[in-house]
Amino acid sequence: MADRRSASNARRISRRRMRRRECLLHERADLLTDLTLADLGWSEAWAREAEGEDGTPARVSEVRRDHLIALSPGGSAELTTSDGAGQYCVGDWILAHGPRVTLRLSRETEIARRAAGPQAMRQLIAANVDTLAIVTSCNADFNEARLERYLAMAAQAGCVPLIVLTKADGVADATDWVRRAETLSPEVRGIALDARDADAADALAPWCGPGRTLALVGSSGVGKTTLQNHLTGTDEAVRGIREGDARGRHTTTARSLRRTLAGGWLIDTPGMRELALTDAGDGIAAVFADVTDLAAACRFNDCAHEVEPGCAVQAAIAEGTLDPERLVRWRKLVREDRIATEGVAVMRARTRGTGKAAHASTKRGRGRGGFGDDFED
Ligand SMILES: Nc1nc2c(ncn2[C@@H]2O[C@H](COP(=O)(O)OP(=O)(O)OP(=O)(O)O)[C@@H](O)[C@H]2O)c(=O)[nH]1
Ligand SMILES: [Mg+2]
Repeated sequence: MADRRSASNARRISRRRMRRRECLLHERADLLTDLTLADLGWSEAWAREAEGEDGTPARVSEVRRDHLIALSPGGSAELTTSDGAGQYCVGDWILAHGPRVTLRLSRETEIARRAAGPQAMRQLIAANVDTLAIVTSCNADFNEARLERYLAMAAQAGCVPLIVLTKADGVADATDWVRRAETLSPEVRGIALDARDADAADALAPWCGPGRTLALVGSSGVGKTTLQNHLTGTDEAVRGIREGDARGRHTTTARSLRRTLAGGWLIDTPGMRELALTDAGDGIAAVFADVTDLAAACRFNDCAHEVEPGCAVQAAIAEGTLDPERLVRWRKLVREDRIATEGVAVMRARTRGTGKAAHASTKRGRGRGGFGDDFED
């Protein structure tokens, strides 16, 4: 009975998707024509920064090995850089003179992590993203420790965080998953949905309307591209996950900035196998504000929150108001971030010493420049 109901549900979604796709493909033809700078997300701050500089503004939509693709009111163009394409990321605002980038403008937000691999390097993921949707599923992918990492990355970047819980169709009641997600940070909002259902995916439209940029991050197979397809009217490949452990197959292999049907921008990203942080001390403190607020109330400044008298953290655990597991996760993340940050700083100094570092020029100098190869994992 349940099987028959779910088959008919899948058929209904599939029919609705087909109808919607036909309409969308028709509408899409107009999406990238007659764009204004405001449509692309341009702001007063960037206009001031660009004043008197050589070149016209464009927004980076793809980063290739040796060039960039950028969008402007004139359309899409291939651009070359003098400091290496790896110094740029999807979402960046740049000025270009002909086919040449003359300046990268400061980043309002900058999403970065420690690059995968043995070398301590910082990898840029995207820039000028307003909202970071951390996508996970109501299944074995849901993992508090991993979500806290993503939330710290969002807080460090300066993005509004969302946790999108896909595959809500596979559980009897998704409200418990939303509650679990929302306890992980005071600022986060959880949204449970069936990403295959176009109407459900529309729940994300408010975050990618005119002038707004939304990025999707998360493990492989959680449904990021399924959401992107609905939100942008595209038809990128999606593939089923492995039965045993709910893991995906790393279908998406590059990041790109796409126009949404709601009139804003969406950045889909390849699934991450692991997320290691670097330079994320402030982000971690923001996500673990409950722990750091308690730590500030300890009797001793250098309290290790173990057996010291007057330890407010241990007192909260004894009272049952702080989950001891959360303290363990906070300690682990702080330590890992400190080691990674030191490693990246050493590596940066070393490459600078040998003259290998190539940093993009910034007028205001707020962005830290890319560091680390733009490989996907
Ligand atoms: N039942 C169900 N299946 C879903 C949902 N969202 C996605 N899927 C399926 O999960 C599989 C993986 O979806 P994708 O959109 O390719 O996942 P992804 O996050 O883009 O994966 P990568 O590109 O590998 O990072 C596909 O078979 C989707 O149809 C959902 O909400 N419910
Ligand atoms: Mg994908």
